[in-house]
Amino acid sequence: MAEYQNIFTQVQVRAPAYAGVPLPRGSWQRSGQPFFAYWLGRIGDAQIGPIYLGWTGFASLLCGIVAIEIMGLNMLASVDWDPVQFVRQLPWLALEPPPPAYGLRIPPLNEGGWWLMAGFFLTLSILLWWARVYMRARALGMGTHVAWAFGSAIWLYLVLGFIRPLLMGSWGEAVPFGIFPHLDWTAAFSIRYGNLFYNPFHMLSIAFLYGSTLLFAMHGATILAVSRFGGEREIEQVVDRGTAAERAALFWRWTMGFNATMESIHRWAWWFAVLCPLTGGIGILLTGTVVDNWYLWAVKHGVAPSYPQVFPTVQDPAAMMGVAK
Ligand code: 07D
Ligand code: 07D
Repeated sequence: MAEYQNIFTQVQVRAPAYAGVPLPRGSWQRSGQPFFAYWLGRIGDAQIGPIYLGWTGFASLLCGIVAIEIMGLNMLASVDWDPVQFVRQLPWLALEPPPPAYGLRIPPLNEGGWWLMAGFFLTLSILLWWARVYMRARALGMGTHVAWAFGSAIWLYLVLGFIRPLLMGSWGEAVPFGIFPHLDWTAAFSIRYGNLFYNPFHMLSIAFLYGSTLLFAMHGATILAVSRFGGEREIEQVVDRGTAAERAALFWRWTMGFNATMESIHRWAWWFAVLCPLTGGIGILLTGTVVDNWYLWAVKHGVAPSYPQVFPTVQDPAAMMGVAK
């Protein structure tokens, strides 16, 4: 007899298309005739639409398109408007922030001005999307947890590209737009400030990143493992603990002595995810503003050993920076 499998597949139950609850006064109309897509039904809900655009959604998309347009055209210009080279070299192409000499002044367009403009529209787009997430949740009478979690990622994004550059007095401190160029920036940033591994907030951020994957795996696996007992109907299980919740709880109590509840596991997930960019943003904000070299900072605080004087004539380049430790 075929056993019920739920690693890749799910049973698709097809109900009539549902437009959703009535919208409050002053809302836009939802757009699009709902339809069903079998293959999307394999990974989620088969019903597509209707979608709610609203003015924040509309303005966000508009600003996003302007931002991507500025980035794309600058990258295209950098390969002499050759579309083939644009596609071939896309991962290496960049729109760089202004050179440090400009400080926080507005530079000419082709010396970082375009970067500033793209950043402005990208930020506006992200903030408008945040407002959309917040307002849709309110309209549905939901909590605003998704918006605040998104806000945590936006905090890191703003620290990297706006708040820290402001504090450092130069747009040149910010991240370039580009796939590999932003990785080069990340690596260079770590080296410039004496190895980010010694930044305790980077450590915390990593712990929450790894912790998030662990919790996600544990939770996903647990629910799949009891879905044959209706375990994925989590809310019912919270208020009326059925056999699925009981088994899941027992499983963890047996294997590690302690179990989260159907409700509290989501709090664990939310906090781990939120704390990853939240602590990360603190770490980046402190870098170059309060601490100039994380390795020397770690030596000073007994976290890292100093290099032994094996070769007395060779100086640790970090120690030669002559900066606050
Ligand atoms: C899976 C949800 C979907 C999102 C996706 C990403 C864009 C960019 C831009 C064509 C998990 C959409 C991508 C909109 C298109 C152009 C010019 C989320 C999922 C699929 N990074 N980063 C990536 C961004 C920073 C770092 C990938 C953004 C910091 C490292 C992608 C930001 C630092 C590595 C990307 C941002 C940093 C990456 C995959 C903003 C430190 C990788 C992302 C706005 C935090 C990985 C080639 C992903 C990679 C990667 C996007 C910021 C480090 C292009 C939008 C400055 C070390 N980053 N990143 O799946 O493969 O996220 O790079 O802050 O190894 Mg990054
Ligand atoms: C980027 C939040 C912004 C994103 C937003 C989304 C769109 C469009 C499109 C859906 C990710 C915008 C979306 C525009 C969406 C579609 C289609 C979140 C972002 C608002 N590190 N490191 C971290 C590790 C090293 C460095 C965090 C590991 C080296 C720098 C994380 C290692 C050097 C920075 C982390 C490692 C270095 C970080 C990011 C290992 C490089 C940061 C958390 C094993 C040589 C960032 C405090 C996050 C940070 C960061 C992990 C190594 C540099 C935990 C595992 C030593 C400069 N690193 N790192 O949530 O916060 O990012 O640091 O070696 O800035 Mg690191």
